[in-house]
Amino acid sequence: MTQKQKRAMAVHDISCFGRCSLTVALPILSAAGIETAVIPTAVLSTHTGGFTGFTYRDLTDDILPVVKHWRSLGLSFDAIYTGFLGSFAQIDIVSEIFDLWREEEALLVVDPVMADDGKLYSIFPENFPAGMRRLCAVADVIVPNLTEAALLLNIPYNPGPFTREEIESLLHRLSALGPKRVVLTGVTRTEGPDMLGAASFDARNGEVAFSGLRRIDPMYHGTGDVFASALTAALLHGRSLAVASEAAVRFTVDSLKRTKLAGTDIRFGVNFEEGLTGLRSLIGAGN
Ligand code: PXL
Repeated sequence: MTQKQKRAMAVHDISCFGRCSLTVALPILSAAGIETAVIPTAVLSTHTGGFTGFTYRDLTDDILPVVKHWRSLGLSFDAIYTGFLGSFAQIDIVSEIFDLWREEEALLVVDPVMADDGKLYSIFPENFPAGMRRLCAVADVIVPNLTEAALLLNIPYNPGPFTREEIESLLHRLSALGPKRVVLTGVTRTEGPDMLGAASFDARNGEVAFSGLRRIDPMYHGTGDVFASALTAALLHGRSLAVASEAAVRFTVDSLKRTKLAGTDIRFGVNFEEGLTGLRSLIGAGN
């Protein structure tokens, strides 16, 4: 029997070409059976990673009117999932959105998209991590990569590999910023340096977990969004953080494998589309 369908709000930009943000989040959440309302925060011709000359239409002024209209309709959400945000103003608006729906127990998922490979994305000012830190503090779940984690914690970037103790320390310190659940992506461990994956910590029960699969190089764009979208879908289907994280690693790595096999330009994003039919069973949501 179908249980009551879950409803999510996805707050990201639309990068019209180069699979990431909303062009990834919407199909993944939808394929997982989740009704997904979207708030596009900006429209770009492409994402900003590796392309030059992209267009950028900022939609900051439209966000609160959309939200107010939805409030007037009495809409409720089981999750609010945010990723790339283009400015401090957008971070503040997302905090306001969280305040509006927090008491209705919406799961607040923040992917603090701002950096990779040891570097803050060039479009962001140097103090941007402080804004993301404030947003992470009021989230339930955060999904930083190692670079974003270092910026959130204000520590030097270390690509690893890490011992179990080092990973636990990072997870605990990230959770101490506010969120009860942390999933750290792009992690390699000293005990298996050819495996790449995600480490998770749920402060509600103290559970720490790692799931990794054989590393695939090079780094393809948009994989963080594929991972966080699959993770959010699995959490909405009632999976534990560790199980959701494992399923999201599998979904992301399968997408990477298909993309590498096809020899696709790394800026174009990964072939997650051909994994969508298997997503529901992967996250334990039935067929
Ligand atoms: O995948 C994250 C992302 C989303 N949206 C835009 C981006 C990026 C990463 O660079 O530039 C516009």
